[in-house]
Amino acid sequence: MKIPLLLLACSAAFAAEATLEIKVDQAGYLPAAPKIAVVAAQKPATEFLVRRSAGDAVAWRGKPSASRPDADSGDAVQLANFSALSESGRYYLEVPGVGRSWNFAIGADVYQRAYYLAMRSYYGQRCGTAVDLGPEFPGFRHDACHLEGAWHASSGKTGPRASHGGWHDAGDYGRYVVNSGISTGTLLWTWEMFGARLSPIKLNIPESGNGTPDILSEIKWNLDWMLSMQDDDGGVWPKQTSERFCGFIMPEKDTLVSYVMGAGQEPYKTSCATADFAAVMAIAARAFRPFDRAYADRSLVAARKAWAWVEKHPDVTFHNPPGVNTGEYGDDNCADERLWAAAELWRTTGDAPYENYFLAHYAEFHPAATRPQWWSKVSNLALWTYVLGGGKNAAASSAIQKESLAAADQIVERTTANGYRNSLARIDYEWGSNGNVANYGMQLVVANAFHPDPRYRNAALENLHYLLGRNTFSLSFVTQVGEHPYRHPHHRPSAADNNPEPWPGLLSGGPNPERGDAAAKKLPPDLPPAKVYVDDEGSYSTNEIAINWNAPLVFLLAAALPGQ
Ligand code: 9MR
Ligand code: ZN
Repeated sequence: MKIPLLLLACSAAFAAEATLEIKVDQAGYLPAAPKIAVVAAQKPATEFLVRRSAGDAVAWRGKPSASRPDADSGDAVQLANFSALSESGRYYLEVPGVGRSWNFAIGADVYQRAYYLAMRSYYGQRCGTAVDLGPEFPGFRHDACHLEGAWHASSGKTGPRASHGGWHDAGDYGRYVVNSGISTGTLLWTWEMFGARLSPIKLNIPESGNGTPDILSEIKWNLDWMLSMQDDDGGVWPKQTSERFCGFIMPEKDTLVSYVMGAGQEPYKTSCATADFAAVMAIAARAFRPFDRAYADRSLVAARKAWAWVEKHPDVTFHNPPGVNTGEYGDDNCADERLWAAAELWRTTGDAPYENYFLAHYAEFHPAATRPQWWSKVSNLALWTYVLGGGKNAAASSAIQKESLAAADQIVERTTANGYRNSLARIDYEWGSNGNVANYGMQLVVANAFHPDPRYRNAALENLHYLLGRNTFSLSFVTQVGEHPYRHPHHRPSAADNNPEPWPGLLSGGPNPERGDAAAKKLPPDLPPAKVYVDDEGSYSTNEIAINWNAPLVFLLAAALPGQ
């Protein structure tokens, strides 16, 4: 990313206008939902005003709550609650003696743009094809990349091998089945839960207008790659990457060989990848049935074959072969992936063996949903899909619901007590903490589907507000969303192209006290966990983007869009 001086000057002028001490959701708030801003000023504020952006008229006047310490960030915070203001429009907050906030909107459609950008970001991650974001984002393009592949010795095969598209995983150009599993699964769930409102939304991708809803066409790009990773015996190779990460170059400039890798010995394919694959293909079979029967059939056959392979090989784990240091997504326990596969296959087919497996094993994951789902922990999805699919076993269904609601109640309590009203516990500040925030949001939305309760829905929205700017940095963690978004993701195309702004719609991994890179290590010592973040393209441990973090963001935004 090159930053012209002129632009630097502009953003500095902008920054002078708003104070970072007043934190708002820079996309905005839904008319009927709670609306809370956070003030973290030097001296406690005694009053706040909400003014209309056009003309500055006062629309609301209130008193912030008493100042109290927020342990996660170390800030002294006050809440400015203007929930009763429900008139659609553009506003900003003013706190006398402190300053003004960024502009934000109130309206039913305030998340439309963020949804569009976050979902469309997958198009930008496409591998194996030229990508062009079009006149809306001139210059955001890349040529076809990684067109050729090869078998790595660890795969059990040798020689060249065609490469088949898929999405670049993150800031790197690798493709990993395990991480594709939760990401693609979450996006397919987004379709299943909110398809009615999503199907008319055009993403301006090459398939737009082909009769299949754009979100499904985008998902199919990655499903096709996943299908290419399945061997004839049903097993699935876990990743296709180079042996090491390439430099900060555009994808078409990356000439390192893209290898399909495996376990290094018989049976070469691995259990977590194969089980994740089975779950995702089973969902795809449901989702594509009305639009493309042949594809739905093909997905289901692939899912069944993968399931059968995992039954024979439940514990083949993956570790990077010697000399390979791209992402590992190593997971030594594939029981949750297998449960997810069984549950989704049952939901799609109704077949007894899948349900029997689920019923024999679900209790190993009790109590349900105490932690947010994660690339290596997919039991939440397994348990929930049994309920959402109308599981008839009353004991299982009611235990899962009861436990998920109890977990949601705790999450609501923690969210309300948190200074910035996110759902994170201390341990959730880790690599991809913003993904955890979004996944908590998803958890609350699912709880709301089990048992509609405004507390769940509102707490889900609170997590969205945190990601879109109501956080200690007063920063929107989604590129090109809001007036003050982060601008330097660890994302090769954003760094290597000539555009001043990063590629749009990408969620930053967010604060991570592990300090896994040099830029994060340079931050002052003894920072509280929510503060260990730096908007620096070198900071892969706090500022990378990844398909598994964007997916629950897409889900949460979809949940907040208007419509059925
Ligand atoms: O999301 C992954 C995180 O949980 C791990 O702690 C981290 C280090 O192993 O790796 C993260 O995943 C990265 C992957 O290995 C390669 N592509 C980029 C991913 C996001 O940083
Ligand atoms: Zn590529």
